[in-house]
Amino acid sequence: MSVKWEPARTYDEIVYEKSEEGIAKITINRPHKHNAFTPKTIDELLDAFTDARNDGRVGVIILTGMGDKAFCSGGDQMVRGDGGYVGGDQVPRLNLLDLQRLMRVTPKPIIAMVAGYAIGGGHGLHVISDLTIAADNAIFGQTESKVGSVDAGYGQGFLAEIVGQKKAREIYYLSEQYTAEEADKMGLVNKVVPLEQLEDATIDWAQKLVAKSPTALRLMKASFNADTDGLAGLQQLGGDATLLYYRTEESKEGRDAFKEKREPDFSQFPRFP
Ligand code: S0N
Repeated sequence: MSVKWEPARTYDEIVYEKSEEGIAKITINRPHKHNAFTPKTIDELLDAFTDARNDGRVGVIILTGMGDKAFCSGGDQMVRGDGGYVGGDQVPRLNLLDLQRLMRVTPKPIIAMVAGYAIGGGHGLHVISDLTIAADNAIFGQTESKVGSVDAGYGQGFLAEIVGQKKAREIYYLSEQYTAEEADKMGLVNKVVPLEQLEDATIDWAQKLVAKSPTALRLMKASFNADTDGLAGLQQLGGDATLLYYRTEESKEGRDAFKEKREPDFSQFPRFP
């Protein structure tokens, strides 16, 4: 099973492609560093994810890493300064946090397609994705207690939602590595496939997802996120209700009455129990 990928936008540190079927594929392209990310990588990911979110033809987004050695090995430690990761402007920042939030509010399923290492902030990226399909060579883990950093918020909190508090603490405190089989056992991935079948298996699920009701998927994602995301989660769910309400005759009556300089007549609309 294969799809024809067309370049969507050109970047330096990621590759962004789309297929006719409505699948977007975003690939971190720094294989010489096991796809570790810099502030620029994250800026480019923010741009591509924003485009995929806004493009009405895109129904599902695949996030992956170039090559079969690594999905992503986290923040590039060579550009880690005092106070964050340092890019061309010499300003230290943790813009990964912006990307994590964007991935949560993007109302389309995101599939992490993981071959090789998913480590540190790279592990967090697969954790935050809606679904993870892993190759049998995948290796998962955090390193923060070794390299002296903390991926608070989604990185830790959502991991605990998935594998439970005890296991999440083990993963973060000990900084050990876990095989694809171990990850599967703890519910950290959706399925494990032989490396050579990884892209086909991911495309298979992506094609199934683009055939599903986009509004149902949107509401499901918002519902799954609502309790862990607090007020921001409720805002997303409330925003989705507003989106649907805007499409009703009842809502349009309010808008039209204003434009026609008359009082709105809401008496024609039912008050459901
Ligand atoms: C992945 C590991 C285990 C693979 O080991 P292996 O197979 O022995 O390969 P290596 O020879 O080590 O790697 C190949 C080449 O790639 C370079 N490289 C790999 N990872 C990185 C990296 N993260 N940064 C820079 N370079 C990397 C190697 O140096 C090597 O290059 P050469 O051949 O030139 O020597 C192993 O590579 C490993 O352990 N990597 C480091 C993993 C790690 O510690 N990652 C960082 C963890 N922290 C984060 O990701 C921070 C997250 C974050 O940004 C954040 C978010 C929210 C709030 C706070 C933070 C924050 O922490 O700041």
